[in-house]
Amino acid sequence: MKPHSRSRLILPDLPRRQFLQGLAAGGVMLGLGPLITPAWAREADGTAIGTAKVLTGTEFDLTIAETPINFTGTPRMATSINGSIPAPTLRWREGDTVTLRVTNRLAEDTSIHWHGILLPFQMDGVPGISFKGIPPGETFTYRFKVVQTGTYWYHSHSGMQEQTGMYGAIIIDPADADPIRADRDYVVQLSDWTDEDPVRVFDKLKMQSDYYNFNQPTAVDFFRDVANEGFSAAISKRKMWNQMRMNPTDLADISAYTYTYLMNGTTPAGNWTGLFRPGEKVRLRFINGAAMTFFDVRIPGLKMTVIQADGQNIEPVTVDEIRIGVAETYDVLVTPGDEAYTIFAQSMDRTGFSRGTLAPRAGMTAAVPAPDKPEPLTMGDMMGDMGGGAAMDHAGMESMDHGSMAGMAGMNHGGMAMDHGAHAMGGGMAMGGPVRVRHAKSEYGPSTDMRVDTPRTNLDDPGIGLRNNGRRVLTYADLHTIGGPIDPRGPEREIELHLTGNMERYTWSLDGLEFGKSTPVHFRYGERLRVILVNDTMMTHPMHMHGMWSELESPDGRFQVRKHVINVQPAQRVTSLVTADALGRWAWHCHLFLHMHAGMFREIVVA
Ligand SMILES: [Cu+2]
Repeated sequence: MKPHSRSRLILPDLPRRQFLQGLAAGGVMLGLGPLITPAWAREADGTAIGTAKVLTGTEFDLTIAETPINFTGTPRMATSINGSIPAPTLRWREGDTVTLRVTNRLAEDTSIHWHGILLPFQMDGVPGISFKGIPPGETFTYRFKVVQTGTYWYHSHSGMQEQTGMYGAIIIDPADADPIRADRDYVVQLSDWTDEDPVRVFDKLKMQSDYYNFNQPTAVDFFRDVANEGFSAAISKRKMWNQMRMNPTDLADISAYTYTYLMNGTTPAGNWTGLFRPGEKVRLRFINGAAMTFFDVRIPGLKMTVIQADGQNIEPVTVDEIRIGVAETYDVLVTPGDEAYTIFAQSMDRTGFSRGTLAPRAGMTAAVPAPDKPEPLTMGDMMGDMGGGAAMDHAGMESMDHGSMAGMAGMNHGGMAMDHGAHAMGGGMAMGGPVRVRHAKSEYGPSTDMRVDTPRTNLDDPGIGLRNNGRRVLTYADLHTIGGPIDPRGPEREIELHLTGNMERYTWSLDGLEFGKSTPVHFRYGERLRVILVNDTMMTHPMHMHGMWSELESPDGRFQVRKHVINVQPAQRVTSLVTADALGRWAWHCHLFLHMHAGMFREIVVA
């Protein structure tokens, strides 16, 4: 995905351990006031929610400002809402009309986007698409009727503000009794913080896209491969990766080298703690509010029963571990005994983690696991369905040595112009029929360095790093929204979009076109659409369509789950049905912050 660089252009200058753990008392600096006890350290009766203040009702005043923080030992300025990071938790009630007055005390424009919330497009908060943005010193009033229930979140859609602290949780209670009963209710919001200026982080990636990748294959790896596979196979493997200008350890663009991972705005050393009484049923509302980090979450010693995905109740499924993509939410129920448990959320690239504790008494802790070893991407991750033969067309591989690659993964480049129909029954392919991939003409330009011709369509793959780890890991195949699809109609029309990039340039796009070069996608008001996403890159992209639900389908076309974010794994093709029931202009983008910033973004017009 990124060029396999042999030399580092910029040398690391910061000690990494410090950033993994952060300060015990890191966070918003309280100025000269007395050090207050965080909310979680006070044993409250009944329900308690996270560390952020909880605001309830129908009228809200939110003020956006710069606030000094210190997560790592280095004081920095962050972007806060009402002085807190995360922003206050907003608790709404289904059926209410909420009014939110958002005042901008920054020196630049701002905005708030209510992620996953169905509303009129003018209230969606995306500058340049749904409104003009909120200039410095001004107040914008959002007002809309709340028509759904569940766990969501909100964040800035302007500049680098989300990466610098502007995110908070939304909980919407049902108008009637909640079918899910719990004795405790905690938001567990995960995020990533960098002391660097996010603009500089982006510039570094533009200069050298693997700048933050500390998992590069080393000489030790090479000699281990020699021992395991023999010298010529080990050489071929290196040669193959180099020739493809790809890197098998390319699991995340940004690592713990610069990130400190937070749980409810608390560093791992700070150890956010949720209290319970033994035997209670505890509801945890996991929200991935990170800019760039996928987290793999588990609570050693506890099974998690997943009861909600992206705010929608699902048929309960009990697992040990959940990969939570950027911007996804999952609600789980746990029933802890009379001991402490670590909530462990390791980053997908395994360079660091966010961590907190569930405990019957304040101050208790449990062992914190070591992060798993990073697992290199396989050829299947990049080429999709390997059962069928050729699967990838690498734009830059004019002089590839086919001989050295043939033994690596059964790849057959001679078959590139193959008959797709022949692969219908290949491993991981749709059982319902052949998968035809349609590469747009625009995908053959400088913004795309790789195309997948026979993507895999399986949803039961937990993804790189989680396969065969001995734990029961949630996959999309496990998710079934209670009540079925919102619309019984089948698709009248299909729209296919490819997730594309050029690793050497750190460009990200859709169908090879960055947002600035694209024209809007048109949906006809009221139509039922099949949206096909094909990932022609080596990275998982959490794709977020604003304003409308995406109803994920199984490989054979059955309704699976209703979501606002769909992770598309490398070389994977996923389809979802959308009812275009929301007039206006909407954003549709990868929720990896810098991928969106680089251009993996489209406007949708529903008319
Ligand atoms: Cu992306």
